[in-house]
Amino acid sequence: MANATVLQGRIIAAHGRHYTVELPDGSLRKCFPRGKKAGATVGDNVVISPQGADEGSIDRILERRNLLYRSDDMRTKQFAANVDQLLIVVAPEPAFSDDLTGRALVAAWSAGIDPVVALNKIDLENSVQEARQRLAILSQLGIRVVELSALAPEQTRATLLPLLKDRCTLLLGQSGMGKSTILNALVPDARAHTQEHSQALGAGKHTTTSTRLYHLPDQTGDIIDSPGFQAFGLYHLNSTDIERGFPEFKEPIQHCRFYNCTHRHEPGCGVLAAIGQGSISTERHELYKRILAENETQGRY
Ligand SMILES: Nc1nc2c(ncn2[C@@H]2O[C@H](COP(=O)(O)OP(=O)(O)O)[C@@H](O)[C@H]2O)c(=O)[nH]1
Ligand SMILES: [Mg+2]
Ligand SMILES: [Zn+2]
Repeated sequence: MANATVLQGRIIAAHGRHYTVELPDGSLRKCFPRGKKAGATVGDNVVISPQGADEGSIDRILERRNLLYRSDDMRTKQFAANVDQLLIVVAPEPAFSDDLTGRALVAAWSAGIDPVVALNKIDLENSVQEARQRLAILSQLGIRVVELSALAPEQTRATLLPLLKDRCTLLLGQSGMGKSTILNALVPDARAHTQEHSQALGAGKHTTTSTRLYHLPDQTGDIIDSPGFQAFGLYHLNSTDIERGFPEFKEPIQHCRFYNCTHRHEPGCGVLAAIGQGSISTERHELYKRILAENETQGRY
């Protein structure tokens, strides 16, 4: 007896209540999670039961390689699953936030995802130097920082395409940094998709920007566009995850006197010693303490 037909595909867009699933032949289906099961996200590989010509229900989410998300007091926001790389877009104007950038990096490292930072709008000559100086702390950690001006689409492509080749990259950044402009330079079809989606929601309605995966047109590789963020809570991380978000702590931690050192005030702390020697920046340590404090005040368990 034949089994009921099921298909395997990948979620390429999340629209709130439903998802767009791409099948191996390239066809798209509008799919709804079965029952009350939530939590599917862009990048997920899923098993679906097809319904009619172009719909289906999501029966099962296959095991994830990784999941990038943020979580504030009340809610959790999943960005994407199964990504190879996080591309964090920053700009001199509006001035990017060191705190939010640092948090995005912690989210990436704690999930085992490689981060890259793109400094956009380098044509803004009056403010770019200050942005470069703030990014120097991150370059010193070994993070790759690339520079571009998305207003020059050809150069943007030349700078970014080699980084995006054969990988699935999540594009993340605060609002106004130039994510959409970069995406449009890389994927000319993206603009049409965005407009289509706004029209479908109806003129005048508040535009719920959705997360969407695009295939690069001229080489293998995918890029996932996500709505900008103004906050980046990391309530879901435990203290071990948080430590992993600060790779420069890894070696100094070996020298902490206490096995349960929190690296804030303990005598014999290797991290505090490294700060004293200047090999860990106080800004990064302050960020670490803020994230840890938030994590402790939520009173879980
Ligand atoms: N001067 C300059 N402006 C840019 C550049 N890239 C984007 N912008 C502008 O910055 C604003 C925000 O860009 P947008 O792509 O919508 O940012 P998003 O909110 O991150 O998607 C727009 O007015 C863009 O035209 C750039 O490289 N240089
Ligand atoms: Mg945008
Ligand atoms: Zn310590």
